Amino acid sequence: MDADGDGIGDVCDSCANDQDNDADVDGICGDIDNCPDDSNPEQTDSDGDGLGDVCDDEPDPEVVIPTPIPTLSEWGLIAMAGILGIVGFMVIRRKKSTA
Ligand SMILES: [Ca+2]
Ligand SMILES: [Ca+2]
Ligand SMILES: [Ca+2]
Ligand SMILES: [Ca+2]
Repeated sequence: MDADGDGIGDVCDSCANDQDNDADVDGICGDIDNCPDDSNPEQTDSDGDGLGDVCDDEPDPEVVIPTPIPTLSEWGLIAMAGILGIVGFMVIRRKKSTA
């Protein structure tokens, strides 16, 4: 039997289901390695998406949340800027009319 077809029989094959027989030499066979091309014997996967931290573009679960619309505080700033602009405009107009 040679499950991965690499020419090495399953009995002698250190990684019977990995054709490259642990290409990154971290001791984890490629078929179960969460980063087959990066050496990561600890197999750390912080966000649990199946990709090891060393080959995960976004290993931190907190940075995966996208913010397409302005947050509440941003809307507050926009509203504040608008109100300040209107108030400033009114103050200038009042000053002109009293002068
Ligand atoms: Ca084999
Ligand atoms: Ca490996
Ligand atoms: Ca690896
Ligand atoms: Ca991950």
